[in-house]
Amino acid sequence: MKIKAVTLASTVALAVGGALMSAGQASAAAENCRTGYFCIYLNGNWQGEMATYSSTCVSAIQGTLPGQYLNDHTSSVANKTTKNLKLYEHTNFGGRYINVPAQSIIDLTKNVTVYHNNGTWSHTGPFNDVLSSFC
Ligand SMILES: [Ca+2]
Repeated sequence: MKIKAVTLASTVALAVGGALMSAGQASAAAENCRTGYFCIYLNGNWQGEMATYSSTCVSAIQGTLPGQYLNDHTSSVANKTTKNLKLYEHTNFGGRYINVPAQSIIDLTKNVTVYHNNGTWSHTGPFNDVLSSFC
């Protein structure tokens, strides 16, 4: 039993490592997101319709162009800003969230650390098609 638990933990760690990459590691994957911007994509692997933000705090993606159609439909993101961002499940920075460090990109269809209840606990899983605000 002990060996099984260790194996599972290693698998999760690898999966998390695959979801979060530094901008340098995967510059080709999100090269259409310019330096200084936060970009969100309709599909995983930084594909499909994209919206870019010069603001690093948006309380409702659903109310802003060009990203309003990506509310609850975002599957990957690129943070080319110098600010560490939190991505929230609900508008006005509510619900579950994930961390997106400055100068990193994340495929939300892969496993990430998802924080609940203001960060009091977390689980590992995708954060796909839920993004509604960020700051
Ligand atoms: Ca949402």
